Amino acid sequence: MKTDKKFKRYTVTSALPYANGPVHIGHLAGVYIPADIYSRYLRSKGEDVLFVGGSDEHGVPITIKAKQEGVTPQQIVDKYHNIIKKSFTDFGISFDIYSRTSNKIHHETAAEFFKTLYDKGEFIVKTCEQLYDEENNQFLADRYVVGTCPHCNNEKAYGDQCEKCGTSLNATDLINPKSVLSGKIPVMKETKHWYLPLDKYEPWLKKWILEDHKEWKPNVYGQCKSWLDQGLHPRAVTRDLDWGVKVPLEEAKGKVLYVWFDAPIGYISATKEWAEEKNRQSAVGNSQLSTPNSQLPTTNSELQTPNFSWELYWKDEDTKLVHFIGKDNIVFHCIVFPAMLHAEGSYILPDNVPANEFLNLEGDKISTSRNWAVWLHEYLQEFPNKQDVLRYTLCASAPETKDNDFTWKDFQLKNNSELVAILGNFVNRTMVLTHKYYQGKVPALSILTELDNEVLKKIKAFPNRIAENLENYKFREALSEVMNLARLGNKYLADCEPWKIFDSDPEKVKTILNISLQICANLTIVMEPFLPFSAEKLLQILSINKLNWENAGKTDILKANHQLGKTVLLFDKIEDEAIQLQLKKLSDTKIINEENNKQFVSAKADISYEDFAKLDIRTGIIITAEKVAKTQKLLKLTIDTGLDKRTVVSGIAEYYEPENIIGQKVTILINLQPKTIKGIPSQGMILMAENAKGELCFVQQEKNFESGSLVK
Ligand code: B3M
Ligand code: ZN
Repeated sequence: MKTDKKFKRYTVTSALPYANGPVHIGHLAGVYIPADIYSRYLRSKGEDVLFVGGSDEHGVPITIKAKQEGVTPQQIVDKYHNIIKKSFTDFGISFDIYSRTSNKIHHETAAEFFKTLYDKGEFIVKTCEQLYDEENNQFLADRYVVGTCPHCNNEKAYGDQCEKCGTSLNATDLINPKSVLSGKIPVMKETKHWYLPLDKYEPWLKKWILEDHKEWKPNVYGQCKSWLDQGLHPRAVTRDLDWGVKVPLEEAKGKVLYVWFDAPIGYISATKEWAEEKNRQSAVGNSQLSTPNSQLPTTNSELQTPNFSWELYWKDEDTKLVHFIGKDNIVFHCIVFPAMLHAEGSYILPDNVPANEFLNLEGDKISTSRNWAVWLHEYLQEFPNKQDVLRYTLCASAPETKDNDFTWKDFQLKNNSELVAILGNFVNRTMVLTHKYYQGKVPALSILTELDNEVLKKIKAFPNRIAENLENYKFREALSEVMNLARLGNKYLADCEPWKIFDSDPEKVKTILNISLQICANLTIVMEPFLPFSAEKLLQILSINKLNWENAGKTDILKANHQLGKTVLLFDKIEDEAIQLQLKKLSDTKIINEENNKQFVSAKADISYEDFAKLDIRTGIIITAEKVAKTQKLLKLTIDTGLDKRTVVSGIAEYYEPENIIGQKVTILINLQPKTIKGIPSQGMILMAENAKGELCFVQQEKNFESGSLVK
């Protein structure tokens, strides 16, 4: 039930991204920007907030990537953990700790958690048949196996979850399972696993979610309800894999914890790591400080040195735990992990799990494997110092209740017609006029008209409206209220037109600019959770220190005669060319994907060796080349095949100038039936390689064999 309980502290977690690739705008929009906004807001309110993140470094996505790249899983996670961590830092995602689940402290914490449940007798141990790939001598769990989802017929469902309908699955649930490693149909082989009895916790989960948390977002509550209505089943929490947290049982050699069992425990181990580091720092600090830093929380008064306690953030009822995730993680954060915490018995439970839906890109699902994404590290290369433009666009169009679409046109529009034209323009006009009329000193408030009093009253009302939305995880709404404050200022200036009355009514202008400056000062507070980089810039423009939320709504923040800083533009226009470039990038990606789908996914049917042996393929050299009149693509070539000199017409004119390919070594099929092309008899075919973009290149020998050498 939604309570107005006043919590002493907040533990805010954000989903641990798999360290098997960079992060993209879908991650930011779905999880990390909402989590960061919420954490920044709470800090601004003076709350004790622990914002926890980290890389999810186990699981089959990692080992598959390692196999693909011919490296170890550790090398994969080392590479991508750093890329991901840097992207989050660059975008101002203000984690108190960004850890990783390959850390020792996590292995210890997860193994200990498992052992506690084991010792309590919570697990069901079952020996059963599992899917097994005989070619790779490997059991197939999770993403090692793909097949048809029994619930929605999605043919690319994984062994642990169907990403289309979100249902969590056991590999043996799949219809027509195929090994991702060999492509072969798996056999069944006996193995033993430890199961979390979700069915046993079903009555408790039904009460805890369906009765006590009716206030959860409808998309979250609805998914939980449908799973609970379908009935829960025991779920294997161990795997026959070698990469992951080792199962701490003698009889479980060669087995690891299921990634979705260990990953959420990563929030806890990261908190432990954070507390250890803070205590280490404060111990060092105290050895230099005479008195402990008053900010340091103490767990008990008689302690001489302050102590950061991880348990406070995970075991104290006065802590509010909030998980920020995407919708495909709802079952694990609302059903599985709470069941684990409940079974262990000493932990608090999430107060809310405000999961977002998915963000699409230009009308298509974002996909790492199809490179259909806007990668954060690439965005920053192409739009340097424009983190807030993306934060703004992704928050303003966040998929809070339904999937939404990111388009580059909308990105440009939001920047140019909202950030530049409203927020930036208002601040700039206020600053320019104050510098022009008062040498950049804040003018004293003078006579007040009815309009002035109305505006002053409105300023006072904004913080609560914004706060109300933030505390109900309505970040889009909250952001639009921030922009409404800027709109209020913009309209106030436009209605009053101080530039027209400075000579005739200077006292009035003092009031108008004083009030406009107070709005600017308010904006530094209320925009900070959303646009931290621009808020910082605005503080410098106003030449004031960062203010916390309790100052929001005040209309006397800037005192008369306060010297403002230099005015700079908060935002600048994004031109069409920059957007065209991005759209071209995506259209190239689309071509590559289409070609890949055409050429590389559907390989041609098998042929017999006898069929292949009929081909007579030789090395050769181009000795003459000329364009074929009235054609774009054709060249007429004379090829020395070692057996003879013959004419071949070849469709390579778009890629090669005739004069540049005289002497080019080629591979030629010489026993192709002759054909007359544009009136030219052509005897044979030059073999060319074509990439996904449709570009051509010669296939040539790596040594200088004479023409006529057999290719076989
Ligand atoms: N790594 C799934 C994902 O990246 C998983 C989240 C773990 S949160 C504990 O969507
Ligand atoms: Zn499905």
